[in-house]
Amino acid sequence: MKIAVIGCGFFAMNQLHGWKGIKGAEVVALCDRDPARLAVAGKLCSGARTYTDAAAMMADGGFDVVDIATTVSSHRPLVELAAKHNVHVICQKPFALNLSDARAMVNAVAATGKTLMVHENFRWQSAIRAAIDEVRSGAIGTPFFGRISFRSGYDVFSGQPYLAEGERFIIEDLGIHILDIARALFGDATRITATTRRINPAIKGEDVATMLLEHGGGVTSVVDCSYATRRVPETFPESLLEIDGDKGTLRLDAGYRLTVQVDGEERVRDVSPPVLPWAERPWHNIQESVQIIQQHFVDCIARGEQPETSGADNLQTFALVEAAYLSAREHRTVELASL
Ligand code: NAD
Ligand code: 89Y
Repeated sequence: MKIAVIGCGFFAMNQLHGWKGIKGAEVVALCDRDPARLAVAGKLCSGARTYTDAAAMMADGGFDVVDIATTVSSHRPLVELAAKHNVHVICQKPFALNLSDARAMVNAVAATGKTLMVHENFRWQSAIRAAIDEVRSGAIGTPFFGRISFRSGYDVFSGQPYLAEGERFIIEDLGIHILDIARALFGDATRITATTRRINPAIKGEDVATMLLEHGGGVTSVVDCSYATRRVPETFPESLLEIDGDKGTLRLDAGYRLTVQVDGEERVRDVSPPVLPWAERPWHNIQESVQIIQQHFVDCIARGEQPETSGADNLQTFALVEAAYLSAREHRTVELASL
Protein backbone atom coordinates (compact mmCIF):
# COMPACT_ATOMS: atom_id res chain seq x y z
CA MET A 1 0.00 0.00 0.00
CA LYS A 2 1.51 3.29 -1.12
CA ILE A 3 0.78 6.25 1.13
CA ALA A 4 1.00 10.02 0.73
CA VAL A 5 1.03 12.12 3.91
CA ILE A 6 -0.17 15.74 3.95
CA GLY A 7 0.99 17.74 6.99
CA CYS A 8 4.39 16.92 8.48
CA GLY A 9 4.07 18.72 11.81
CA PHE A 10 4.13 17.77 15.49
CA PHE A 11 1.86 14.73 15.35
CA ALA A 12 2.58 13.49 11.83
CA MET A 13 5.97 12.23 13.02
CA ASN A 14 4.12 9.52 14.94
CA GLN A 15 2.13 8.59 11.85
CA LEU A 16 5.29 8.37 9.73
CA HIS A 17 6.94 6.09 12.31
CA GLY A 18 3.70 4.12 12.52
CA TRP A 19 3.68 3.49 8.75
CA LYS A 20 7.26 2.25 8.93
CA GLY A 21 6.12 -0.40 11.42
CA ILE A 22 3.39 -1.76 9.12
CA LYS A 23 4.30 -4.58 6.73
CA GLY A 24 3.43 -3.78 3.14
CA ALA A 25 2.90 -0.06 3.77
CA GLU A 26 5.24 2.54 2.30
CA VAL A 27 5.16 6.34 2.45
CA VAL A 28 5.95 7.41 -1.12
CA ALA A 29 5.01 11.10 -1.01
CA LEU A 30 5.06 13.87 1.60
CA CYS A 31 3.55 17.31 1.56
CA ASP A 32 3.84 20.31 3.87
CA ARG A 33 3.58 24.00 3.13
CA ASP A 34 6.51 24.51 5.48
CA PRO A 35 9.76 23.44 3.72
CA ALA A 36 11.62 23.00 7.03
CA ARG A 37 9.04 20.53 8.36
CA LEU A 38 8.94 18.80 5.00
CA ALA A 39 12.71 18.34 5.12
CA VAL A 40 12.55 16.70 8.56
CA ALA A 41 9.85 14.30 7.36
CA GLY A 42 11.81 13.66 4.17
CA LYS A 43 14.77 12.50 6.26
CA LEU A 44 12.57 10.02 8.10
CA CYS A 45 11.06 8.66 4.87
CA SER A 46 14.01 8.76 2.54
CA GLY A 47 13.00 8.12 -1.06
CA ALA A 48 9.57 9.73 -0.66
CA ARG A 49 8.77 12.52 -3.13
CA THR A 50 8.27 15.87 -1.38
CA TYR A 51 5.81 18.67 -2.18
CA THR A 52 4.81 22.01 -0.69
CA ASP A 53 1.51 21.98 -2.60
CA ALA A 54 -1.07 19.24 -2.01
CA ALA A 55 -2.75 19.76 -5.40
CA ALA A 56 0.57 19.20 -7.18
CA MET A 57 1.17 16.00 -5.19
CA MET A 58 -2.33 14.74 -5.94
CA ALA A 59 -1.91 15.52 -9.65
CA ASP A 60 1.31 13.46 -9.76
CA GLY A 61 -0.43 10.56 -7.97
CA GLY A 62 1.25 7.17 -7.57
CA PHE A 63 -0.33 6.25 -4.20
CA ASP A 64 -3.41 4.43 -2.87
CA VAL A 65 -3.98 6.37 0.35
CA VAL A 66 -3.80 9.99 1.46
CA ASP A 67 -3.13 10.40 5.18
CA ILE A 68 -4.13 13.94 6.21
CA ALA A 69 -2.31 15.10 9.35
CA THR A 70 -2.91 18.84 9.11
CA THR A 71 -4.94 20.88 11.61
CA VAL A 72 -8.71 21.06 11.26
CA SER A 73 -9.26 24.11 9.04
CA SER A 74 -7.65 22.37 6.03
CA HIS A 75 -9.41 19.03 6.49
CA ARG A 76 -12.44 19.65 4.28
CA PRO A 77 -10.57 20.97 1.21
CA LEU A 78 -7.94 18.24 1.50
CA VAL A 79 -10.47 15.41 1.95
CA GLU A 80 -12.42 16.71 -1.06
CA LEU A 81 -9.20 16.98 -3.08
CA ALA A 82 -8.37 13.36 -2.20
CA ALA A 83 -11.89 12.28 -3.18
CA LYS A 84 -11.47 14.02 -6.55
CA HIS A 85 -8.40 11.87 -7.11
CA ASN A 86 -10.13 8.66 -6.09
CA VAL A 87 -7.87 7.46 -3.28
CA HIS A 88 -8.53 6.05 0.19
CA VAL A 89 -8.39 8.70 2.91
CA ILE A 90 -7.34 8.94 6.55
CA CYS A 91 -8.02 12.26 8.22
CA GLN A 92 -6.87 13.39 11.66
CA LYS A 93 -9.35 14.38 14.35
CA PRO A 94 -11.10 16.77 14.82
CA PHE A 95 -12.48 15.68 11.47
CA ALA A 96 -14.13 19.00 10.54
CA LEU A 97 -14.97 22.51 11.66
CA ASN A 98 -18.68 21.72 11.93
CA LEU A 99 -21.17 18.91 11.40
CA SER A 100 -22.33 20.00 7.95
CA ASP A 101 -18.71 20.00 6.69
CA ALA A 102 -18.21 16.58 8.25
CA ARG A 103 -21.28 15.19 6.48
CA ALA A 104 -20.17 16.68 3.14
CA MET A 105 -16.70 15.12 3.57
CA VAL A 106 -18.16 11.68 4.30
CA ASN A 107 -20.42 11.96 1.25
CA ALA A 108 -17.57 13.10 -1.00
CA VAL A 109 -15.49 10.00 -0.25
CA ALA A 110 -18.52 7.67 -0.20
CA ALA A 111 -19.31 8.76 -3.79
CA THR A 112 -15.91 7.40 -4.90
CA GLY A 113 -16.38 4.00 -3.26
CA LYS A 114 -13.07 4.47 -1.45
CA THR A 115 -12.54 4.09 2.32
CA LEU A 116 -12.48 7.05 4.72
CA MET A 117 -11.19 6.65 8.28
CA VAL A 118 -10.89 9.32 10.94
CA HIS A 119 -7.69 9.09 12.95
CA GLU A 120 -9.62 8.82 16.24
CA ASN A 121 -6.97 6.79 17.98
CA PHE A 122 -7.68 6.80 21.75
CA ARG A 123 -10.14 3.90 21.49
CA TRP A 124 -7.24 2.02 19.89
CA GLN A 125 -4.89 2.45 22.88
CA SER A 126 -4.08 -1.07 24.05
CA ALA A 127 -5.23 -0.45 27.64
CA ILE A 128 -8.55 0.98 26.44
CA ARG A 129 -8.85 -1.87 23.96
CA ALA A 130 -8.38 -4.41 26.77
CA ALA A 131 -11.28 -2.76 28.64
CA ILE A 132 -13.47 -2.61 25.52
CA ASP A 133 -12.81 -6.32 24.89
CA GLU A 134 -13.79 -7.19 28.48
CA VAL A 135 -17.04 -5.23 28.20
CA ARG A 136 -17.89 -6.58 24.74
CA SER A 137 -17.20 -10.15 25.94
CA GLY A 138 -19.87 -9.73 28.62
CA ALA A 139 -17.37 -10.16 31.49
CA ILE A 140 -19.29 -7.73 33.74
CA GLY A 141 -22.70 -8.49 32.27
CA THR A 142 -24.76 -5.68 30.82
CA PRO A 143 -23.21 -2.30 31.65
CA PHE A 144 -25.47 0.35 33.17
CA PHE A 145 -22.95 3.02 34.24
CA GLY A 146 -19.61 4.25 32.98
CA ARG A 147 -17.18 7.00 33.82
CA ILE A 148 -14.45 7.91 31.39
CA SER A 149 -12.13 10.39 32.95
CA PHE A 150 -9.17 12.33 31.57
CA ARG A 151 -7.72 14.78 34.09
CA SER A 152 -4.26 16.26 33.69
CA GLY A 153 -2.11 19.34 34.13
CA TYR A 154 0.32 18.37 31.36
CA ASP A 155 1.55 21.25 29.19
CA VAL A 156 0.15 20.38 25.79
CA PHE A 157 0.55 23.96 24.56
CA SER A 158 4.31 23.86 24.07
CA GLY A 159 4.05 21.13 21.41
CA GLN A 160 0.71 22.31 20.03
CA PRO A 161 0.55 26.12 20.47
CA TYR A 162 -2.64 26.39 18.38
CA LEU A 163 -4.51 24.67 21.23
CA ALA A 164 -4.20 27.84 23.32
CA GLU A 165 -5.54 30.05 20.54
CA GLY A 166 -8.90 28.58 19.50
CA GLU A 167 -12.32 29.60 20.87
CA ARG A 168 -12.80 25.89 21.53
CA PHE A 169 -10.25 23.73 23.27
CA ILE A 170 -10.71 20.65 25.39
CA ILE A 171 -13.91 19.12 24.02
CA GLU A 172 -12.89 19.63 20.40
CA ASP A 173 -9.26 18.56 20.88
CA LEU A 174 -9.28 15.89 23.58
CA GLY A 175 -12.87 15.32 24.65
CA ILE A 176 -13.54 14.08 21.13
CA HIS A 177 -11.39 11.01 21.88
CA ILE A 178 -12.96 10.48 25.28
CA LEU A 179 -16.49 10.76 23.88
CA ASP A 180 -15.43 8.29 21.19
CA ILE A 181 -14.28 5.85 23.90
CA ALA A 182 -17.75 6.17 25.49
CA ARG A 183 -19.30 5.23 22.14
CA ALA A 184 -16.90 2.31 21.68
CA LEU A 185 -17.89 0.99 25.12
CA PHE A 186 -21.61 1.75 25.27
CA GLY A 187 -22.82 2.54 21.74
CA ASP A 188 -24.34 5.73 20.42
CA ALA A 189 -25.66 8.37 22.77
CA THR A 190 -29.10 9.88 22.43
CA ARG A 191 -28.75 12.89 24.79
CA ILE A 192 -25.95 14.89 26.32
CA THR A 193 -25.68 17.55 29.02
CA ALA A 194 -22.41 19.43 29.44
CA THR A 195 -20.75 22.14 31.44
CA THR A 196 -17.46 23.83 30.57
CA ARG A 197 -14.98 26.05 32.42
CA ARG A 198 -11.78 27.86 31.60
CA ILE A 199 -9.31 27.75 34.50
CA ASN A 200 -6.05 28.61 32.73
CA PRO A 201 -6.17 32.37 32.01
CA ALA A 202 -3.45 32.07 29.35
CA ILE A 203 -5.66 30.20 26.88
CA LYS A 204 -8.78 31.20 24.96
CA GLY A 205 -10.99 28.11 25.07
CA GLU A 206 -12.38 25.89 27.80
CA ASP A 207 -9.97 23.56 29.60
CA VAL A 208 -12.51 21.71 31.75
CA ALA A 209 -15.60 19.86 30.52
CA THR A 210 -18.01 17.59 32.35
CA MET A 211 -20.51 15.68 30.24
CA LEU A 212 -23.42 13.38 31.06
CA LEU A 213 -24.52 11.02 28.29
CA GLU A 214 -27.53 8.76 27.87
CA HIS A 215 -26.75 5.90 25.51
CA GLY A 216 -29.35 4.18 23.32
CA GLY A 217 -28.62 0.82 24.98
CA GLY A 218 -29.54 2.18 28.43
CA VAL A 219 -26.12 3.08 29.82
CA THR A 220 -25.55 6.42 31.54
CA SER A 221 -21.99 7.67 31.23
CA VAL A 222 -20.01 10.54 32.65
CA VAL A 223 -17.21 11.84 30.45
CA ASP A 224 -15.02 14.31 32.30
CA CYS A 225 -11.97 16.06 30.89
CA SER A 226 -9.58 18.58 32.37
CA TYR A 227 -6.24 20.13 31.53
CA ALA A 228 -6.38 22.19 34.73
CA THR A 229 -5.87 19.32 37.17
CA ARG A 230 -2.60 19.49 39.06
CA ARG A 231 -2.04 16.20 40.81
CA VAL A 232 0.59 13.61 41.50
CA PRO A 233 1.02 11.24 39.82
CA GLU A 234 0.41 13.13 36.57
CA THR A 235 -1.49 10.64 34.45
CA PHE A 236 -1.20 12.21 30.96
CA PRO A 237 -2.28 10.77 28.59
CA GLU A 238 -4.22 8.06 30.40
CA SER A 239 -8.01 7.81 30.29
CA LEU A 240 -9.34 6.18 33.45
CA LEU A 241 -12.46 4.01 33.46
CA GLU A 242 -15.09 2.90 35.96
CA ILE A 243 -17.77 0.67 34.52
CA ASP A 244 -20.56 -1.04 36.43
CA GLY A 245 -22.45 -3.94 34.88
CA ASP A 246 -25.25 -6.10 36.24
CA LYS A 247 -22.76 -8.91 36.96
CA GLY A 248 -19.66 -7.00 38.05
CA THR A 249 -17.38 -4.01 37.67
CA LEU A 250 -14.37 -2.95 35.64
CA ARG A 251 -11.84 -0.33 36.61
CA LEU A 252 -8.92 1.00 34.58
CA ASP A 253 -6.85 2.86 37.14
CA ALA A 254 -3.78 5.08 36.88
CA GLY A 255 -0.69 3.13 35.87
CA TYR A 256 -2.66 1.01 33.38
CA ARG A 257 -4.05 -1.33 36.04
CA LEU A 258 -7.17 -3.13 34.83
CA THR A 259 -9.38 -4.74 37.45
CA VAL A 260 -12.45 -6.86 36.79
CA GLN A 261 -14.55 -7.96 39.78
CA VAL A 262 -17.31 -10.53 39.33
CA ASP A 263 -19.06 -12.54 42.06
CA GLY A 264 -16.53 -11.58 44.72
CA GLU A 265 -13.60 -12.67 42.52
CA GLU A 266 -11.04 -10.18 41.28
CA ARG A 267 -8.80 -10.28 38.21
CA VAL A 268 -6.07 -7.62 38.03
CA ARG A 269 -3.97 -7.14 34.89
CA ASP A 270 -1.16 -4.78 34.01
CA VAL A 271 -2.22 -3.48 30.59
CA SER A 272 0.65 -1.01 30.18
CA PRO A 273 1.35 -0.23 26.54
CA PRO A 274 4.77 -1.14 25.17
CA VAL A 275 7.21 1.68 24.44
CA LEU A 276 7.80 1.18 20.70
CA PRO A 277 11.42 1.70 19.61
CA TRP A 278 10.67 5.17 18.23
CA ALA A 279 8.32 6.20 21.04
CA GLU A 280 8.90 8.13 24.26
CA ARG A 281 7.13 8.40 27.61
CA PRO A 282 4.52 9.61 28.39
CA TRP A 283 3.35 9.71 24.75
CA HIS A 284 4.06 5.98 24.16
CA ASN A 285 0.43 5.17 24.91
CA ILE A 286 -0.83 7.41 22.10
CA GLN A 287 2.08 6.51 19.84
CA GLU A 288 1.31 2.80 20.04
CA SER A 289 -2.35 3.50 19.23
CA VAL A 290 -1.30 5.37 16.09
CA GLN A 291 0.38 2.27 14.73
CA ILE A 292 -2.58 0.11 15.78
CA ILE A 293 -5.17 2.33 14.05
CA GLN A 294 -3.07 2.52 10.88
CA GLN A 295 -2.71 -1.30 10.90
CA HIS A 296 -6.50 -1.54 11.34
CA PHE A 297 -6.97 0.69 8.28
CA VAL A 298 -4.64 -1.48 6.15
CA ASP A 299 -6.37 -4.67 7.35
CA CYS A 300 -9.82 -3.24 6.57
CA ILE A 301 -8.80 -2.29 3.04
CA ALA A 302 -7.34 -5.78 2.49
CA ARG A 303 -10.56 -7.41 3.79
CA GLY A 304 -12.91 -4.99 2.04
CA GLU A 305 -14.37 -3.89 5.40
CA GLN A 306 -15.20 -0.49 6.87
CA PRO A 307 -12.85 0.67 9.67
CA GLU A 308 -14.40 0.81 13.14
CA THR A 309 -13.55 4.53 13.16
CA SER A 310 -14.79 5.20 9.62
CA GLY A 311 -15.83 8.67 8.51
CA ALA A 312 -19.50 7.66 8.71
CA ASP A 313 -19.02 6.31 12.24
CA ASN A 314 -17.15 9.42 13.29
CA LEU A 315 -20.17 11.60 12.46
CA GLN A 316 -21.68 10.28 15.71
CA THR A 317 -18.58 11.22 17.72
CA PHE A 318 -18.40 14.59 16.03
CA ALA A 319 -22.10 15.22 16.71
CA LEU A 320 -21.41 14.64 20.42
CA VAL A 321 -18.76 17.37 20.35
CA GLU A 322 -21.16 19.81 18.70
CA ALA A 323 -23.96 18.84 21.08
CA ALA A 324 -21.70 19.25 24.13
CA TYR A 325 -20.81 22.81 23.15
CA LEU A 326 -24.48 23.60 22.46
CA SER A 327 -25.52 22.13 25.80
CA ALA A 328 -22.89 24.09 27.72
CA ARG A 329 -23.74 27.32 25.90
CA GLU A 330 -27.51 27.04 26.35
CA HIS A 331 -27.49 25.26 29.74
CA ARG A 332 -29.73 22.47 28.50
CA THR A 333 -29.78 18.84 27.52
CA VAL A 334 -29.34 18.29 23.79
CA GLU A 335 -30.98 15.45 21.88
CA LEU A 336 -28.49 14.14 19.32
CA ALA A 337 -31.32 13.50 16.86
CA SER A 338 -31.99 17.26 16.76
CA LEU A 339 -28.62 18.06 15.14
P1 NAD B 1 1.02 21.09 13.39
O1 NAD B 1 0.59 22.50 13.22
O2 NAD B 1 2.24 20.81 14.20
O3 NAD B 1 1.25 20.42 11.97
C1 NAD B 1 0.38 20.61 10.88
C2 NAD B 1 1.22 20.72 9.64
O4 NAD B 1 0.35 20.78 8.51
C3 NAD B 1 2.06 22.00 9.61
O5 NAD B 1 3.42 21.65 9.42
C4 NAD B 1 1.50 22.81 8.44
O6 NAD B 1 2.47 23.52 7.72
C5 NAD B 1 0.88 21.70 7.59
N1 NAD B 1 -0.24 22.15 6.74
C6 NAD B 1 -1.37 22.79 7.12
N2 NAD B 1 -2.19 22.96 6.06
C7 NAD B 1 -1.56 22.42 4.99
C8 NAD B 1 -1.92 22.28 3.62
N3 NAD B 1 -3.08 22.72 3.15
N4 NAD B 1 -1.04 21.67 2.81
C9 NAD B 1 0.14 21.20 3.27
N5 NAD B 1 0.53 21.31 4.56
C10 NAD B 1 -0.32 21.90 5.42
O7 NAD B 1 -0.23 20.33 13.97
P2 NAD B 1 -0.23 18.94 14.78
O8 NAD B 1 -0.08 19.24 16.22
O9 NAD B 1 0.68 17.98 14.14
O10 NAD B 1 -1.75 18.49 14.58
C11 NAD B 1 -2.20 17.99 13.37
C12 NAD B 1 -3.52 17.28 13.61
O11 NAD B 1 -3.26 16.17 14.44
C13 NAD B 1 -4.56 18.14 14.35
O12 NAD B 1 -5.83 17.94 13.75
C14 NAD B 1 -4.52 17.63 15.77
O13 NAD B 1 -5.76 17.72 16.45
C15 NAD B 1 -4.16 16.18 15.53
N6 NAD B 1 -3.52 15.55 16.70
C16 NAD B 1 -3.94 14.31 17.01
C17 NAD B 1 -3.44 13.66 18.09
C18 NAD B 1 -3.96 12.29 18.37
O14 NAD B 1 -3.67 11.67 19.37
N7 NAD B 1 -4.77 11.76 17.48
C19 NAD B 1 -2.47 14.27 18.90
C20 NAD B 1 -2.00 15.54 18.53
C21 NAD B 1 -2.54 16.16 17.41
O1 89Y C 1 -4.31 17.00 20.36
C1 89Y C 1 -4.55 16.09 21.40
C2 89Y C 1 -4.85 14.71 21.05
O2 89Y C 1 -5.50 14.36 20.11
O3 89Y C 1 -4.34 13.88 22.01
C3 89Y C 1 -3.68 14.61 23.03
C4 89Y C 1 -3.42 15.97 22.42
O4 89Y C 1 -2.15 15.92 21.80
C5 89Y C 1 -3.43 17.12 23.38
O5 89Y C 1 -4.69 17.24 23.98
